[in-house]
Amino acid sequence: MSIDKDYFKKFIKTTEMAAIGAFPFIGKGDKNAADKGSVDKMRNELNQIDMNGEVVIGEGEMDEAPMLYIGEKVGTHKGQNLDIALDPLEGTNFVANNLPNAFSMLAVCEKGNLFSAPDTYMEKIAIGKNLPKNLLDLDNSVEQNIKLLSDAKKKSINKITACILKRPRHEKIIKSLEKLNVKIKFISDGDVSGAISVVDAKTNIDIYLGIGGGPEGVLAAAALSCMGGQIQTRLVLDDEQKKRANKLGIKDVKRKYNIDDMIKGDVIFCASAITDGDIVDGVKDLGDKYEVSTFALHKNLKIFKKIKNYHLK
Ligand code: VTB
Repeated sequence: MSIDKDYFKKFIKTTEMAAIGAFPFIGKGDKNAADKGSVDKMRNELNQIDMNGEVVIGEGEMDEAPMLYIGEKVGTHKGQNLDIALDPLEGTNFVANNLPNAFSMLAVCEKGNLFSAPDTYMEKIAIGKNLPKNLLDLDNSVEQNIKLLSDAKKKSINKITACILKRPRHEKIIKSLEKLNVKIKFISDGDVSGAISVVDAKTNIDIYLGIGGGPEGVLAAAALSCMGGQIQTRLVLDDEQKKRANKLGIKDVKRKYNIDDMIKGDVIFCASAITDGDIVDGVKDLGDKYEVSTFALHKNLKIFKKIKNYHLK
């Protein structure tokens, strides 16, 4: 089974409108207002689509409404049964501070095929295409993983580039990378783009690793699954979060997830840039209309597109 091809354009429009929703807040220092701008537009678009949609990865849990919460039903209740992972504004700091790489994004699978990760931290390790399946493992040392990657890519270790969120929690990993003389590309936020960068030859990034948001890990997995990349993840949970994970149906909280465990079957992934991104340009105000650029993928149809559309004000 595939996701009906007619949905592709509709989901692209959804992230486009969400990006436009955040646009007035670029550089205004207000993360929450920007987020709300995107959420409201995204919900409005989703609810116009003929589908039985359910948010499985969202902005919070039920009591945190009016965010697009986990379990929220979206669409007109006619059409295919779809599960949706969304991040109406990935990179709230980027919008607030007018920095590159803020996106509105979502991923869609058929019902039951998308891992419903709780809004907690997640360990991640991602690599690009044409590499042996499940080459790396979160239980290996950084040294072992880099060596495996260097051998598989026939690229010497000092030419390998690793991307990682700049956070104190990564001190140990960063020390290991430095000792190996690996090139490091630090990012301040936005680890979906960071993880996806491993499949973009232009970035020269060979591996993404470290701890970031769980929802962002699944969104990255959706994009990587369309592009032939790999990612392995494991939730990082305190006792309270373990209970929440159990409620979402996760029994083994220490489980490692490979890409096929998180994303099954067909998937659509759309990311519209709000501020200029490495992948596509940000929203442009052309006076009477907005220009919006989207990076859009449909796995089964092998569609991999960068699309520019215009929306009248
Ligand atoms: C990442 C990144 C997000 O949060 O998931 C990160 O993708 C992880 O959380 O853009 P901390 O900021 O607590 O380290 C963001 O940076 C913001 O949601």
